[in-house]
Amino acid sequence: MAPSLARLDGTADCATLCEVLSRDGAVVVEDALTPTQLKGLNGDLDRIIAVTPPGVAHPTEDDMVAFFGQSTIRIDGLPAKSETFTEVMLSPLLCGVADHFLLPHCHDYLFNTGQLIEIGPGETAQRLHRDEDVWRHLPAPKPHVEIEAMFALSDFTAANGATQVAPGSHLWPSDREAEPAEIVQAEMKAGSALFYLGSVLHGGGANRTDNERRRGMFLGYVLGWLRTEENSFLSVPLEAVRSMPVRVQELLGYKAHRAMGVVDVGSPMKLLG
Ligand SMILES: O=C(O)CCC(=O)C(=O)O
Ligand SMILES: [Fe+2]
Repeated sequence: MAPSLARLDGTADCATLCEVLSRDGAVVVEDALTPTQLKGLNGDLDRIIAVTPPGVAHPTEDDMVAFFGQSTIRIDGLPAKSETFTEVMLSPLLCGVADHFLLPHCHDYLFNTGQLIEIGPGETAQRLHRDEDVWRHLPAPKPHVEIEAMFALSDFTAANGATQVAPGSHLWPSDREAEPAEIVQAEMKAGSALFYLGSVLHGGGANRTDNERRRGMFLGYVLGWLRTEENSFLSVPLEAVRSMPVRVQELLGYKAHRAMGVVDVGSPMKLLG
């Protein structure tokens, strides 16, 4: 039997949403954004998308180029680019899910990353992955590390690249991959969202259309202790860092740890010229 993805309405209570997430690792929440938020996000991001080329300008590792896609536009730094984004960060359902899954393991959680992901025609399917694997060095059994939501800013269809997900895979051994019959696409209308745990297998779908762009925006929260004690990015001015030895720049955090610590979805070393 093909897997199915549970669907809830945006008015669902958070306890129900958390129950389904615990069981399936992923769930579609219909009308998660208000029409005003949807319009606001698209309005804020249209201009930036129009001047952003697809692909990754400064990959931190070779694998990143294929993983992020060569016909896909990705934009981060969203809290500074859209006021509506900061409103969505505070969505009661999103914060409720973060409270439920993360607060048992930390004093408070942190914004991990948010990306606008616009998949263009011809893009191939992204490799299925668990976002939490960026913290693969944490020994098992590990607590919930990350919760996320992918908001559809255009309709998500099977043909235009709706996110692929393997419901239940958050409970699998970490090396188990999904068979095609275990994968379902999160088809949904613009304004709906796929809520998912960082431990569930998922990935962007292939865009098999001639001219449709699939516009999504995800954001996630992580355990608040996934950081250094000193916030060197604020305590050591960028201007001062520029003239320091490269190794010191790296130790201060300007070298990404694989996909962690990126800026403009790529290497922060580019900020240093
Ligand atoms: O674009 C999508 O639907 C998913 C993207 C994703 O999972 C990622 O880049 O980590
Ligand atoms: Fe992902």
